[in-house]
Amino acid sequence: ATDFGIEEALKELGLNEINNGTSTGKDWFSNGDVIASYSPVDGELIGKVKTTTKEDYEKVISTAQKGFKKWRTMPAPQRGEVVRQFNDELRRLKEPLGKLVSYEMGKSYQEGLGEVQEMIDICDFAVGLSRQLHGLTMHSERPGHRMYEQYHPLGVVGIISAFNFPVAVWSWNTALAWVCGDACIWKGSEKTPMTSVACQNIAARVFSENGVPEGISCLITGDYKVGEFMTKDDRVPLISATGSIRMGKIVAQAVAARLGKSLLELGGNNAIIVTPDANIKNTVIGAVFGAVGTCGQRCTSTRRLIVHEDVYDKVKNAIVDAYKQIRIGNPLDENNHVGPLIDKDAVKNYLSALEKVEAEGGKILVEGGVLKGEGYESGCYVKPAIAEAENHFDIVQHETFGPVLYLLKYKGDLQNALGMQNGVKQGLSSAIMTNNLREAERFLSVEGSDCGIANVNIGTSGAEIGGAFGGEKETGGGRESGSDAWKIYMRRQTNTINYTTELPLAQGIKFDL
Ligand code: UN1
Repeated sequence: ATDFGIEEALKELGLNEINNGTSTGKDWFSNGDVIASYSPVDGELIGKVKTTTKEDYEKVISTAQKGFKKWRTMPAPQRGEVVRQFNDELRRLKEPLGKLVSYEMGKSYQEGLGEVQEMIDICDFAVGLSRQLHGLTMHSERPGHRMYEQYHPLGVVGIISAFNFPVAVWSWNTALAWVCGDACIWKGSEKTPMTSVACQNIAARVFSENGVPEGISCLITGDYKVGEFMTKDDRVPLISATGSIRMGKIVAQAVAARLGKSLLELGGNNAIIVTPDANIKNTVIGAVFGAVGTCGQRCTSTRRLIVHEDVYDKVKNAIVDAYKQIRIGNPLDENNHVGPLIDKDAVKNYLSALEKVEAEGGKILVEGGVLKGEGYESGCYVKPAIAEAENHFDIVQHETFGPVLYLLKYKGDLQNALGMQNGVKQGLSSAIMTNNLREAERFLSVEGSDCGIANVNIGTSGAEIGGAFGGEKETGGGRESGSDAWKIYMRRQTNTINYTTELPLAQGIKFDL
């Protein structure tokens, strides 16, 4: 690992052998168990992090609540200025942070850098947004009345994020929530605790230099039980959770039980439809990156390729050929395309998906399997696989978080492909490859894709931060990141002001005393 400058990166990011995983900003403390973070890249120990106890959490939430009271009164553009400075630090530390993401999570170094770039982009977006937290004005039906709406800071926002985007998803939420005037408590994944501590170090330093009250960026660490401190806590008006559908259902119910707000960004089962009018070369690039990038561990990863029978063999051969070019190995080595899965449990799930698809009658086109030998000692490196399958197979209906691509054939009209594309419970990302305007527009129409993201002539993954990110059905319905996703981090208020000497009632009601 030292070959790739990991030691130096850890130092630059202020990480120690044992780190506190509970912080209210300036103050670091944790009294829970110690968890160790092992790299899926080489199986080596990266560091240890102390977890958050219930008592620790009480300190965090009360500091966050107190901090919020001050932070919310600071003008939004001034909050934006703090986020701008935080972003300067991200730009300065892009390489070490990208490296740590790659080493702790296992995605390629290029993708690690890309993830930090998403943080930088959303911060830029948030700085501009800090002057654009606009409400509307309306014309009152009553004479001498003015009506408008405004957005006020919401309170303490709880953020639960997953291992696969260990830093970007936090920033999509925090960068917006901070300019919106909220305090944030983050529980990152217990599989990637070092990246969480690294991010909190950066925020804590910049915030403290700017005299931001303590508690505006807080970190808590541990498994789902630590997450439950927040989901069940009515002092946390919004929970933003990114992860599995299973987790999302538990979080949603806990938050709903207290009538809190939740923003859920859960699993996908993303498909690319390939029509007879598709550019095959671009289809292959989009599909391969979508299926094997991040070792198939993006919520936007391409899981299904729905190909028209007229071009089926051509696409099948081209993609099988392309898979032969994929280099699997240490993700910090930029010659490799694909790194390891996050851990051995993920390897098990991947292997069981391959068994299941065969048991259901699927045909393996590109053999999977676990890689052994030099460089693969962590036991987490697997071969990206392709299977011919049918959409109704139980395994095809489920999201397997790994590099397994299902090839599905459709016949006749595009409607048949759309039926398959929409015929799953998830609704995150979707794409069509076609040069036919009618097909593209039908795919985007009300009768087309039912997903939160629908792309034409690009793949399913790699969304830009400027758009609202999220999906429908079991994906959870939430939208993070760009467009007007910021609104969920604020409370909305409609204001009506009467500047006359009378008191006319709305709807023309007469009430004479
Ligand atoms: C995720 O996998 O949780 O669209 C986020 C993409 C990335 C984000 C993925 N920008 O693939």
